[in-house]
Amino acid sequence: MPANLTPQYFEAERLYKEATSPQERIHALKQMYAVIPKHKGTEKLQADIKRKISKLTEDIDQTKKAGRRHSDYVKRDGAGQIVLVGPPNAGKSSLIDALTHATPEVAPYPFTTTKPLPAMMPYKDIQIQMVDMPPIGVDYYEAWLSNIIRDCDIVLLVIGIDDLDPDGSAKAIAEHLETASVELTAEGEAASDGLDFRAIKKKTMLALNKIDIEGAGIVKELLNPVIGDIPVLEISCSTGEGIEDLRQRIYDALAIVRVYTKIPGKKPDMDKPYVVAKGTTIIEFAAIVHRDFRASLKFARVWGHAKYDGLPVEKGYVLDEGDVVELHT
Ligand SMILES: Nc1nc2c(ncn2[C@@H]2O[C@H](COP(=O)(O)OP(=O)(O)OP(=O)(O)O)[C@@H](O)[C@H]2O)c(=O)[nH]1
Ligand SMILES: [Mg+2]
Repeated sequence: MPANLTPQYFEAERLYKEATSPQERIHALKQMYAVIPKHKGTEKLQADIKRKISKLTEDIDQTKKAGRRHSDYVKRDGAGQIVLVGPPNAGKSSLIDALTHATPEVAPYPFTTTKPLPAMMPYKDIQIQMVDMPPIGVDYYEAWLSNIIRDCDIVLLVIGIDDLDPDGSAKAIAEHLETASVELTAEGEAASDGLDFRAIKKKTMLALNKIDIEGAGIVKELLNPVIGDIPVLEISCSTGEGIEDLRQRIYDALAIVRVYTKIPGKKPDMDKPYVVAKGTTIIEFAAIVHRDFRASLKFARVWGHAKYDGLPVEKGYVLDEGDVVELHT
């Protein structure tokens, strides 16, 4: 049976052949499918068009997914995730350089950083993940940044005291994040599951950078009404002033404790602590060490407190920083 293809069909086919992007190709194929005479003689051709449309659609989806993985998700690592947020040129990358072993690009001009860059910050015997980010400015914001910010544990706002409009910069960031339903606050709230888009409060600290330059006092006064009770830490990536204090404050803000384990009759394993949320009890900790331990735990001994040195403790005992725990099952 002859196909009897129409001039409209040949016109759509011409557009398909000339198309330069997958989207244009799909558009032309759909046009071809719409105008093709539907009878037995064109069945093979119809099936062929449909197959091409679904293949191209799949390809576009794959590219989109791959693109997203690259930019709006940072795989968690270490004991917590801190995301650096700030206007251009504030010193975010310089701070990553000061706190981690990473060597991000630092430059005297704005918009140096274009992609999120995770790096590990050592703190005592653990590692905390710090994520360098592209800047957020009045006219400069990419929606995917808010996905990373929603997922992190703590936002570290970085503002340089050489910023010509520090309160304007802080306001612009707060407003951009507000449109993504993220509010920067001192206390924050328990992490969302990352799926829902209800408004969330993120625990935030402000690193006021470049205090080697004059004028920190004025900038702080300007920022006060914008940042409210968000804690301010004065630092200089150039001289190192305040950097070690900041490292400690980041750890404290994560509200975690380091806990070591000990097998009965053996020396404690002081190489690698467990990192657990502040407030974790012995019975909860036992379940973290091994899921069967919640049921089988008979008692536990704790070292670390003069009060408890090696003494058995209740299952509801709340673990403290540096405790050594011996679980008896
Ligand atoms: N005086 C002084 N300059 C600093 C300090 N920290 C960073 N700088 C300078 O500020 C400029 C910008 O630093 P970056 O670390 O690239 O800033 P950024 O926030 O990552 O910038 P973008 O990636 O563009 O958002 C560079 O010239 C740094 O040398 C500091 O503590 N004191
Ligand atoms: Mg940078």
